Amino acid sequence: MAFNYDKYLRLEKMPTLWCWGCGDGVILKAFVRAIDKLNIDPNDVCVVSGIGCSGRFSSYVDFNTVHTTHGRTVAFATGIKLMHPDKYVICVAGDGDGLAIGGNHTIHGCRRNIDITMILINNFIYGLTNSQTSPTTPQGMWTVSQKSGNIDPTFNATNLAIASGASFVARETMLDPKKLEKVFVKAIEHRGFAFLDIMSNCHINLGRKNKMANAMENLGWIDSITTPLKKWEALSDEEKLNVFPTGILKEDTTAREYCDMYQDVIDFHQGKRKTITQDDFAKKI
Ligand SMILES: Cc1ncc(C[n+]2csc(CCOP(=O)(O)OP(=O)(O)O)c2C)c(N)n1
Repeated sequence: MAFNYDKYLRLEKMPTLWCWGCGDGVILKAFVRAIDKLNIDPNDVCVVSGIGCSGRFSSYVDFNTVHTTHGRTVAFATGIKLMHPDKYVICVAGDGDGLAIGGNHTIHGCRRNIDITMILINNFIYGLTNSQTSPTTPQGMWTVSQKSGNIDPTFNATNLAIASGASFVARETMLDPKKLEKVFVKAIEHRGFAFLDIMSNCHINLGRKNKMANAMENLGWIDSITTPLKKWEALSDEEKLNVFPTGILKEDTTAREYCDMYQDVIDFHQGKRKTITQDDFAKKI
């Protein structure tokens, strides 16, 4: 039987405002299937999104939702998670939202290893505001803010998350919805900051001026710049620079989670534990 999405969606908000063929819908559906597969009560889920096309994610799903300001998803989500450590808190952010204006919050979310799942919908451009350069826009591509081609070097989002301390880091593309669903399941199950770089198309605001004016051409380009981790590892150092590995890139179950450490501090101050030392928090190096 076909999967019934209705019970997880705000049907009164349909149809979505996303452009025809936008990857955001594929990502949303994979996320909903992941929640269903994990058998999580929708009341235990909180989706926090920022501003942008990706920001509309929280309007369409029938969970607890917060549509916050541009760039502040991780800050809001951190507060929500600290108040409700037993709930599943999911951030959805665009590449501009999560890596430019919100880059600071993202790196500190990773550093704290707080149990939040961050879905970065990486369409390589500011979609909603019509094509300004984002931190993941490839060099040379036309943007409305750099009409003779983007000169800014590009962020590798997963390298940033790994270096900042996220304990689960993965990349997938919207080309494979089954893989997306699986990685969402793993990331949500993981206790700690899970960062997901989900590459998606924006054939309207990235594609039209960059010779990939329809969804299939834009997706063909994403396919050409990604390869599964095992294949990526076999590439030469030079080839590696132009291709992004997909799959789970980091999974560390030994790093302590922030709410757990915070609970230790509360317990100490309430006299429920006698001592608290650096060793209680630090991961053995
Ligand atoms: C503080 C603030 N700055 C700028 C804006 C304008 N703004 C809204 S969405 C957006 C860019 C969205 O791009 P991205 O985060 O990549 O998400 P996408 O639309 O591509 O999903 C900008 C600059 C805003 N709403 N608030």
